[in-house]
Amino acid sequence: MSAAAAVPIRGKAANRSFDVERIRKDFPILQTKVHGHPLVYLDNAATSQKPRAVIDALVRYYEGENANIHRGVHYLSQIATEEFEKARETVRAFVNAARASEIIFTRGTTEALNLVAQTYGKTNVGAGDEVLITAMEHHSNIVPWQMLCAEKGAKLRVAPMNDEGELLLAKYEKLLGPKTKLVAVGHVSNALGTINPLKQMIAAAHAKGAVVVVDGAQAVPHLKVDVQDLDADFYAFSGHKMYGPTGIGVLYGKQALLEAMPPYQGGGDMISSVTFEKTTYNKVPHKFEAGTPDMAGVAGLMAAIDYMNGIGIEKIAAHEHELLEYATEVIGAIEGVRLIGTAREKAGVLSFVLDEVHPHDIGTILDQQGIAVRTGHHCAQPVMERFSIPATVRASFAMYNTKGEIDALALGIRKVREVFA
Ligand code: 7TS
Repeated sequence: MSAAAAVPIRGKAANRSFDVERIRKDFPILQTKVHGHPLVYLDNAATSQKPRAVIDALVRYYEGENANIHRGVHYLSQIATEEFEKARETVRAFVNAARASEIIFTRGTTEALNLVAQTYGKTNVGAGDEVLITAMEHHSNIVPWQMLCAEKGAKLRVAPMNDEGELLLAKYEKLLGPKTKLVAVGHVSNALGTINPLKQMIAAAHAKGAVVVVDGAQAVPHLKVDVQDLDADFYAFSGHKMYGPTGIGVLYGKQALLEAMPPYQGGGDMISSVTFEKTTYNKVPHKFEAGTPDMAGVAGLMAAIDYMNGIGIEKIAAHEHELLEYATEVIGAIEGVRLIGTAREKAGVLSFVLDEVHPHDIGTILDQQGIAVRTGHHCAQPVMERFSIPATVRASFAMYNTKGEIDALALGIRKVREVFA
């Protein structure tokens, strides 16, 4: 019996109606063999795999619905427009926004955050003002604010975390002041898995008059997100990390904020009228959707949300929580392993280092056994610096992962130790 199998399963009561083997059959790529081994895909924080329903939606769109939206009176254009706006409503319901017009389609989280920096940020952050982020942000939620601050003469401030990778809430609250115009915070850390106490953080920021932008890229695949309950001003996420296609993402913004903001890019669809003297802009959300959007991507995103809803986000969350607890036990028990990110509230991610072995070597040896993990700084270099390490190995989970795959990972890590012994 392997050490892994000897570890008792703790945590939440068994998720009985959740049939992982049935779910796995919906994801064609999971049948792949890698170097003669069954694929063990544990790089879901980078991008998740896609169920047949999403792949079919893309094909269906191109085979039966493709036309440019919002501009044709002909049959296909109307069908495509209806699908596009139906998808907006699907996203609205998914994050419980008050209105579909508060949902803007973007290329992904990165574009959504840059949109806020370049529009709301440029009009509301000035010289001497402050933008507050946290020590665990992805580069996408650092660099746009750095660029904004450099342009405006504003200051970027950083709320610290403890050795477990938890935000120091009291220090965060202390950093909020009359100069804080904007707070940008990740809901879930991609490098550590920490779930931030968002509701409290947002309430504290609002009490000081700051607007809060949430990077939800690593939250929407794993947690039920309710933007109204959170009272988030902006909330960004990517389709490809939640079983949807690449190239499509979402920015949620409160209607009043969106209406007061200048447009992001100029072009078709975002205008109401154009003369050489003056252009008037379309209403929200179209004001922020210049040019032909990724209509197929939107159809795929809708299919991904329908798929997740069909299984139930609470069931997905419970299954992944069980996996994370199991992996924490099993991987954490391996001699030489040091877990990076041990917050009490975590989702989806197990990061670790092993003895003196470089994570890239670990990743390469695991790959030879068919196991896909990410190694490196995970676009969160300040997090690596905080823990005085160059990189970690990161296993990240999705609804289709199994305890057997975690056992395979544990076996793989033991093999790495033998190789480097
Ligand atoms: N924010 C977080 C927290 C992320 O994890 C990522 C991508 C992004 C923003 C950017 O998302 P994009 O879809 O616009 O690229 N994170 C990762 C990762 O952890 N490994 O590869 C990409």
